[in-house]
Amino acid sequence: MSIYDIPVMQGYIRMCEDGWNQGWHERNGGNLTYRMTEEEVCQLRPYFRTPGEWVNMGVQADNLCGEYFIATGSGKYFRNVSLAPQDNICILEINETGDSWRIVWGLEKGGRPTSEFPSHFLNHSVRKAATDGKNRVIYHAHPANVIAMTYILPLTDKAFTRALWQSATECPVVFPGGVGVVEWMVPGGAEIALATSKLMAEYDAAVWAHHGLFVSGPDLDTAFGLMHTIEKAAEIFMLVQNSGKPVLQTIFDEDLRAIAKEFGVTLKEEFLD
Ligand code: 2HA
Ligand code: ZN
Repeated sequence: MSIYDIPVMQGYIRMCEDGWNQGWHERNGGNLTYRMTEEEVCQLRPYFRTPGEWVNMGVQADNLCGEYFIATGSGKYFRNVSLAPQDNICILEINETGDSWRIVWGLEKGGRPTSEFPSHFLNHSVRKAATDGKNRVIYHAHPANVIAMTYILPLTDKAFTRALWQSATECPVVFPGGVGVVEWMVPGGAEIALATSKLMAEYDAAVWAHHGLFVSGPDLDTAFGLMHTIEKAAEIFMLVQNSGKPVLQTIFDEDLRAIAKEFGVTLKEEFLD
């Protein structure tokens, strides 16, 4: 028995590999954090080492005190995770005041959790509250077509949501609440963390202008699926843009309303004309 026989570790590692295979994680791009269940903590605890020092995060969340996270390492490559998980990802314990982490497993050759951990942490807090504790995953990637869209569309929630909903019929079903958009900001800092977490109170995905996409979900499959669906829609949007042909037809607002009715989802009404 090894830590890699535990399903949550297998799922986490597989998702890193899948993200790399999609081309969303050049070099050290992107990061993934997962908030473990109590049962998973019990399964993984036998593999924990003597913890490292507590490290203050500069952000705090009451609803994440004492939680455990699996996180990618700062400067580590998604491409390498499946080859040597112990050197590229880690398990973090959060302290009882909800403002510091310490490493209890992984990053065996040294390192820290992702530079975006403060962003992830605040977003976990907001999504946990918004979903009655169901949300467990925050995932950030650099999918090319979503990034390309941020150069040619107004950076508004409405413009992006409509463009994505109209680019593939399943989109309004997969993200009926739409997507938020964060204007360009320096990555890794408190400002982008706060701006994103404000949007994530309302949305389960946020576009970072000229940078990438942030998504959340109750489990790894759902979060990966949301990233994949949004990027696929963005790819279709860009293919149409690049075709040089005029748009003759699209999915109109009455079609979006019909999809919502059939699938029993509520679309954000202010995004419809
Ligand atoms: O981890 O993607 O936003 C590298 C990044 C920072
Ligand atoms: Zn990034």
